Amino acid sequence: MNDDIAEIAAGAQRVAVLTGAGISAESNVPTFREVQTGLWERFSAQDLATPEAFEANPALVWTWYRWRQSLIQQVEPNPGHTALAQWQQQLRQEGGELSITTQNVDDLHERAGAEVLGHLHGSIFAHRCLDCGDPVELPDPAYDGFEAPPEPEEPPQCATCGGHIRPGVVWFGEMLPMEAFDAATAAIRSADVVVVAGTSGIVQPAASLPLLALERGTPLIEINPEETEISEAMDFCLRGPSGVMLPALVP
Ligand code: BJW
Ligand code: ZN
Repeated sequence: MNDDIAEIAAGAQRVAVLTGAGISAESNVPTFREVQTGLWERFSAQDLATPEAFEANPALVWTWYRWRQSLIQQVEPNPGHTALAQWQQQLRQEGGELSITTQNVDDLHERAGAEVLGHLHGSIFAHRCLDCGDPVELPDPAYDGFEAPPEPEEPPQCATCGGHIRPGVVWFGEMLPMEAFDAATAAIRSADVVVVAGTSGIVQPAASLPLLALERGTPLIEINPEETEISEAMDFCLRGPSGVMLPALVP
C-alpha cells in the first residue's frame, strides 16, 4: 500500500464509500458487465431489467429475479464487506463515521455487520406490488444451484389489489430512491475521503456521485482490478480485488 493512501485512510474521520457489483464478486455473485461472467453477457438487460420487460413478460422477469435472490442467499460476505464493516465500527467508536452507499441489490454488507446508508438500486428482497406499491413479504425461493434460472413462473398477486408483485430493484429508466440518493450526496460532500469499490462507473446517476468530491478537492480512491469510466477523476487507484485491497486500506 502506497504511504500517501495509508496516511489519508488513517487520518480520515469521515469516510464515504460507494460500492458496486465488484465488491460481491469474490462472494460468487456475478457482476453485470464483465466479459464472460457478467450477467449482461448471458442475459438481456432490455428483456429483464426494465419496467417494459416486466409488463411484457412478468413470469420471465420474476423468475430471473427469484433465481438471483436464491443465488445471493447461498453465498456469504467476503473480506471486502467485512473490512468495511470493521472500519465503520472503528470510526464510530472514535466519533467518526463511515457511510456505505451501494448500487448492489444484495444484502452482503448488512450480513457482514455493516449499516448501509442507502441502496441506490433497491433491494432484491424488498418485494412490492407493481400497482399499489404495498410491500409484500414472501417465503424464500426454493431454487438450488447457480447454473440457470428455472422455468418461468407467474409472479404472485397482491392481496390488496390483485396487481403483480415485483422485486424492489431499480430498473433502467426508473428513478432512484430519492432518500438514498440525497443521503449519499450529503455523505460525499462532507467526507474527508471517498472510496469507490467494484463499480464500472457506467450507470448514471450513481456513477457521478463520487465526482462530487472534486468540488472540495476531497481525495478519491478507486478499488478495482480494472480501469473504469471514472478512473480518470481518481487521486489513487488500487488495482486489485476489493477482498484484498479493502482489508489493506483499513487503518
Ligand atoms: C471488482 C472485482 C473485485 C470485478 N473487486 N472490483 C446515457 C447517459 C447517461 C445516462 C443514461 C444514458 N442512457 C440511459 C441512461 C440512464 C441509465 C443509465 O445510466 N444507463 C447506462 C447503461 C448508460 N440509468 C437509469 O436508467 C437509472 N435511472 C435514471 O437515470 O432515472 C432518471 C430517468 C428516469 C426516467 C427517464 C430518464 C431518466 C436507473 C439505473 C438502474 C440500474 N439498474 C441495475 C439493475 C438493478 C436490478 C438488478 O440487479 O437486476 O443496477 S443495472 C446494473 O448496473 C445494476 C448495478 O447496480 C448497476 C451498476 O453496475 P456495477 O455495480 O458498476 O457493476 P458492473 O458489472 O458494471 O461493474 C463491476 C465492476 O467490478 C467492474 O469494473 C469490475 O472490474 C469490478 N470488479 N471483480 C473489485 N473482486
Ligand atoms: Zn397492490
